[in-house]
Amino acid sequence: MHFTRMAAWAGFLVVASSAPALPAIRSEFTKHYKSAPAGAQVKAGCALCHVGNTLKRNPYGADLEKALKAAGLTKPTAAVFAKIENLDSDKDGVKNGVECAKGTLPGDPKSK
Ligand SMILES: [Ca+2]
Repeated sequence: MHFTRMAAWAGFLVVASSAPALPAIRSEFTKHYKSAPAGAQVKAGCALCHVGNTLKRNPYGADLEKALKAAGLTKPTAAVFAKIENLDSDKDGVKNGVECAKGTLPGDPKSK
């Protein structure tokens, strides 16, 4: 009985420690837009900036990457986010800043 409980706990620790940490860029996004309602952005996970779970950037991710490179940074600052807030990366008629603040996806035209 005691062994079973220890084995279950050890299994939990292995699973928990192998879960990928949220990438730094995503953490900065969440901090910057902390008042956005949790919903589509949380559910999207990596797809907030990427195409599914690939490394390929969606339109918002591509614009964020461009702004980061222009600023010579690897982690976005408030100024970097602000620089792309007036763009409509996914061309759905809603600017990135509005989408980021209201919790929709700035890189997915089906979300606005
Ligand atoms: Ca959108």
